[in-house]
Amino acid sequence: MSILPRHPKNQPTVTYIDNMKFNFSDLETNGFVILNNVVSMEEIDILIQNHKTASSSIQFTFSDKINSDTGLPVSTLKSTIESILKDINRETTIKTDRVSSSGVYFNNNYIKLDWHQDHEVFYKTQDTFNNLNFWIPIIKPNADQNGIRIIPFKTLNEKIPEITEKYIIHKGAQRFKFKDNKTTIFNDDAGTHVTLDEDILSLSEEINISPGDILIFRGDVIHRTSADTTTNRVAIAIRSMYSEGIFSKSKFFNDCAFKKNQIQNNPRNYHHIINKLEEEPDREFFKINEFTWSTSFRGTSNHYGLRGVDDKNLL
Ligand SMILES: O=C(O)CCC(=O)C(=O)O
Ligand SMILES: [Fe+2]
Repeated sequence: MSILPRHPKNQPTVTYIDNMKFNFSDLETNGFVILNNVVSMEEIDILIQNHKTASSSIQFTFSDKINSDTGLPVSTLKSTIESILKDINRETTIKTDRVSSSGVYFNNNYIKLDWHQDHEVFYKTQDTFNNLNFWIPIIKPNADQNGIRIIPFKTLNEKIPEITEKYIIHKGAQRFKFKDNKTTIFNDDAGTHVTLDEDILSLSEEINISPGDILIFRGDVIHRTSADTTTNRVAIAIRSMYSEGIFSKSKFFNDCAFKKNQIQNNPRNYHHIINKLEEEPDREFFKINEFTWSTSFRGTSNHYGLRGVDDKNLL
């Protein structure tokens, strides 16, 4: 029996199959694409049950099978995402083939993120164009509220092309603040910031999406938790990356104090990379698929901070 508030219009029972027709080229031109009705309600129910039982952890791991009435989870989500990735690789210049072994639940009762491009995945892969976030609402009563806001690249390119090219596209690990009619961009990889006269954040839009749908967005898309958090919403975010991507050790250990702090404060998220680098101390370049990712994106609600993410713990 489902305990889900159903999508009023759509009740998908099938999951994504290869060659379903979506405009994946929007990922290149606009940074995101929405796939409607591609996750079954049975799958959503599994995730909701898992989220409920995962009280001390906000991570979902794609372990093989389980269930036996019902140890949870038997999830088809990873294979769904792998099918989608095949189509994206075929239809765009984005190269992304590796699905992280776990996903993170975002519950807006606990996590309210301000404008950012993700930190952790950028520190780990040094890439954003080939990193995708599969953001999948599992509890979301209102399609057009309490979700996620993003800034489309089409709008950015139309209104502020030079700024977009210089400060946003292909960038990652950045925070954006608007004050006194100016936008400040904090680059938490370089440890620099720049203040611009433009109001970049007003170019954003709310993503209209419900359980059953998937929002896929590139790692350089600026996004935030929707400001209206009066209604409880839970989404699961699952990342994909490019296994052949090149990783530079000196870039990882650069001089940015903010980044050093992040890595030190979250050893569980970075130790697999650091171990590998220590195994081969004379090497500068590595491929992403040389790192194991089994512990990536692990965290407790405490790790992310009940007040939302503070400066110590950024995603
Ligand atoms: O779901 C949210 O509120 C924020 C999600 C987010 O920032 C992410 O998935 O990277
Ligand atoms: Fe994020």
